[in-house]
Order: sequence, then structure tokens, then C-alpha cells
Amino acid sequence: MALPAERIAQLSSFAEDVRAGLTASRKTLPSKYLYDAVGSALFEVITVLPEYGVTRAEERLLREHAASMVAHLGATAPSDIVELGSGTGQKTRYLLQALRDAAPTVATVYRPIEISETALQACARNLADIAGLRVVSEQGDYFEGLGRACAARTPGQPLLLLFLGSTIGNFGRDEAVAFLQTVRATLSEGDLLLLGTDLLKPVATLIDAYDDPAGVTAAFDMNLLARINRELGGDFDLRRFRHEARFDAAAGRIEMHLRSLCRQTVRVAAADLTVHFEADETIWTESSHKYRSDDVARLGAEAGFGRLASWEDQRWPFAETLFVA
Ligand code: AVJ
Repeated sequence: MALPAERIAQLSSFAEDVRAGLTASRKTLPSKYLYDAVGSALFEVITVLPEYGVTRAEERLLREHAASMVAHLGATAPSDIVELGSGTGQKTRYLLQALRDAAPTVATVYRPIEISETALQACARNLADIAGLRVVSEQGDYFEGLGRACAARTPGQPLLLLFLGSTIGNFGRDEAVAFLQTVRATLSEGDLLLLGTDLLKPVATLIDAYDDPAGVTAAFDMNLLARINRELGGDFDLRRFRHEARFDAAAGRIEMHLRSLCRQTVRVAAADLTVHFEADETIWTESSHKYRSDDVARLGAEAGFGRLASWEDQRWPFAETLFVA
């Protein structure tokens, strides 16, 4: 299906990514497209599902250990706190408050970086009441936002970068190291990184977390097809697909897939694309890597970070690790 070059250039990056993903021999779609307004709202529901312990575990860690985390940051309180994928900023509040308590006179700038405008607005609203905190929202790509944040930082003061929620798990292990290396290259020596990673746990627990019985995660996954229909003129029949969670033990990851229930052909107008599906063929929509605690330290070390401290939740194995650049 050859397209003239200028026609390809006109396609939005969403259309281009859909085209690339659905024409690959193993069909995939980038997980970042799960988070439109509907997807972000569904993800918020996922975070309160009894089967999805990730967000509550991290919230417990930040609530219970924020003061200890701040104590490990070193003598100079960071003046710039940057967060990659802030979501609505609810968990970050504990840390921001502990920082303010420890250093009430330091003027702190908090820069949440988000692709989702909806989440970003909620985040700025949620944190508006913290005394002495300036919230500067950065809508866009992680590295774009991080670049801007580093350019605007207070000179001579450490920067604290937050990468919470186990979003790092969306990358493969090698990709995660490469990502952290790029982060490290953007930071200065002495800057800090707080990384949240979900840890390995029994497979049945993981499957329940990513294929909950109420079907919220299924709706979250399926919304990706609905979004293609809405934004790119697709004609996916959602009733002909089913959400599935799988665990790949060798790779240590949970995968979300959308399984085609029959042989079918789907058209995506804005991507100038006709896709054939065999019965049982799947679109791989997300990976969530689960780590062992000692592997988290190794991940950081391979990217040029030193581990300062870590905190783990016992109820739902999850690690918050503080690194120094
Ligand atoms: C936001 C990427 C951390 O992988 O656990 C939740 C997304 N996907 N349920 C995760 C998600 C299905 C979540 N992250």
C-alpha cells in the first residue's frame, strides 16, 4: 500500500504510529495513546480498583516515608521538582508537603510534565493550596518537558526528578536503561531521581490487576480502538475484540492485548489503512515490566545513577528508589 511521501508527511503522528503498528507482522499500538480524556478517566478508576494495588502501594510509601525521603535528599533542599507523567499529582502531594515542612523558606517550583491536558489541569488544581509552591505545567513529551525544565532551573541548586507509578515498566529492560541514560545526560551531577517500580508478584495477582473482573481495564484497553474510530475515522467494531492480560515470565512483564474474535478487515481512513485480522490475532497495546528489588538498583547503576535509599511496600510489593546523578 504505497503512499506518496507528501501524503505520509501530512498524517498526524497518531495516524503514523497507528499505521506503523498495525502493518507490522506482530500488530502493536503504542501505549501512550491509551491516555486521551476517556482513557485518563478510566485509568483513574483503575487506580482505585481492589485488584490494582500499584497506586495504593505507592501512595502508602509516599505517605509513610515522605519525611525520610526528604531527609535523604541531602543538605541542600531541591528548588526544582520535576515530574514525568504526573497524572493528577495526588501522591506527589505528600512529598511536596514534606519538603515544605523540612525547608519552609525555600521557594520551590514544581513542574509536572504530562501528555494528558486533562490530568495536567487536575494536577495544578489539586496542588494549588500548598504554601509557597509554584506549579508550572509542561504539556508534552517527557524529554521536551525535561529539557525546558532543566533550562529554567535555579542554578546551583539540586533538581529532584520524580518518575513514579511504575511508568518505567512500560519500557523493556534495555529501553528502560536507555531512557534513564538520556535522563541522566539531561541532569547535572548531584541531581536526584525518585523512581517508582512495581515488583514481581504471583502471576494470578498480576493477571487480576490487569484484567479486573469489573472490566475497567478492558474498557481502558478497548478505548484505544474507540479513539482510533473517533479521531482517525476508523471502523473498528469493538464487539469483535476482547481485552486480554498475559504474563511473559521470561521477560518479567504483563502484556495487554486486544484479541480479534474473528477474521475481519478494518479500515482507518486518516491513516489510509486497511488492516486484516485473523481470528485470535492480537494487537499488543501495553507492557508492564515487573522488577526484583536488586534489579532496580542495577537498572539505575547501568544508567549512571547511584542508589541512595529505597523503600518497599510489604502488602503490594513495590519499590520507591532514590538515586543520585
Ligand atoms: C500507568 C503504565 C503504570 O502499567 O500498571 C494499568 C498502566 N495499564 N492497568 C501500569 C495500566 C493497565 C499502568 N502504568
